[in-house]
Amino acid sequence: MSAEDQKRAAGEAAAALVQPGMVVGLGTGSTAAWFVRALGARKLDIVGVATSRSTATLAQELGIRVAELGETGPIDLTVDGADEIGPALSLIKGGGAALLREKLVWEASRRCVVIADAGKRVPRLGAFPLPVEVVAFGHRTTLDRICDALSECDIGAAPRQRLKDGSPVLTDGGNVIYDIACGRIDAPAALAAALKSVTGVVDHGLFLDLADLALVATDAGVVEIE
Ligand code: ABF
Repeated sequence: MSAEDQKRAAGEAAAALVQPGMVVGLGTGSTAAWFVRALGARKLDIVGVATSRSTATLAQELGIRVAELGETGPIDLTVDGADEIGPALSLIKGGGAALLREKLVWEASRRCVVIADAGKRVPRLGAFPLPVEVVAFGHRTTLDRICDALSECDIGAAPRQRLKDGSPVLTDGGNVIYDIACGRIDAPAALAAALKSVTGVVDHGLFLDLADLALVATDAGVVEIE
């Protein structure tokens, strides 16, 4: 089974969790897109809260009603992808530059399900570069403070600003992204706190203690991890 087939299987398994009447957080990325497509095909009476403009557009094209975060009651269930799934459902997210809106929606949700192909499972986080969303104003100065925070955590990697076609990538919120090739993250909670304490850092891609369930598609079927 290709990684794409696995992403589709995970997305379809997650769509089966949605019940009529729910408010559903809609993730971003290629795996989450399979979920949104499978959800659209079920034609349920639900309201979606999208984690990015691209997901909102996809959902609306599929006939899913989309509301802004805060316009609905509590979000019953959010389904989203990840770049790495580590121990205790610790995650790195943000490879798609939607980490801030994703985290806002996740934190407003009663239940969060992460969906992925088998290649996303890792014994320890950090091989995937950790994205950090930074206010564009003065971001080069903020970078110095980020480096100080990394040093405190014994991480020597130099953050690199994310570019596309030579231009800075801007998030839906107009912020810039730095990616940190940590290699390995031995103390994710300490790193999360250190990054979050830097003025100018809006958020980072470490999602800790947020996922309730992972649906990971393998060649032998979709495995549930709690
Ligand atoms: C989003 O999409 C992200 O937080 C994560 O970066 C990415 C995963 O992408 P894909 O599903 O395309 O592998 O959920």
